[in-house]
Amino acid sequence: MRTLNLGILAHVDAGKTTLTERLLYAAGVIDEIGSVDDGSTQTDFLALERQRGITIKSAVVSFAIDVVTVNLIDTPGHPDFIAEVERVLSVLDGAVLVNNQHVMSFGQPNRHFNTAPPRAGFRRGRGACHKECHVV
Ligand SMILES: Nc1nc2c(ncn2[C@@H]2O[C@H](COP(=O)(O)OP(=O)(O)O)[C@@H](O)[C@H]2O)c(=O)[nH]1
Ligand SMILES: [Mg+2]
Repeated sequence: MRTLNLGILAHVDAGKTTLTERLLYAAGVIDEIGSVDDGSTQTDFLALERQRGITIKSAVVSFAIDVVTVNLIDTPGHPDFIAEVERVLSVLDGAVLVNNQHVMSFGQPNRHFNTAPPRAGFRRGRGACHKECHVV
């Protein structure tokens, strides 16, 4: 069994938790797509996260695709919780950078990549996901 640690990174409100929920649905982990606006997502499970609609702690959801165990890690985007993001960077095999067309800020996720401790097989680079399409 192989493992893939995949992080979802971006600035606050880019749509990371929403995308995480969609990926869990697409992978068959959940039958219904939760909403951050209703406080019903899998990864924003703390009471304060649901109340405020923001991610505070990085959250992992694991599932299997064929012979690969995928650990999907939804991270906070608010600068106050940046330590939570840096904590997971060292274990990532890859990441999805989510961008919001209204903000177009890759500054924060790019800083994460540039300061991430190197891990075997982790290639730094740019990726983009338009908020309205959620293409990974
Ligand atoms: N219009 C639109 N709104 C979105 C989309 N994805 C997320 N949102 C909204 O953007 C807000 C922040 O989403 P969230 O997933 O919490 O962003 P995060 O802070 O990056 O985790 C919420 O109100 C979502 O409903 C999208 O693709 N289109
Ligand atoms: Mg979030």
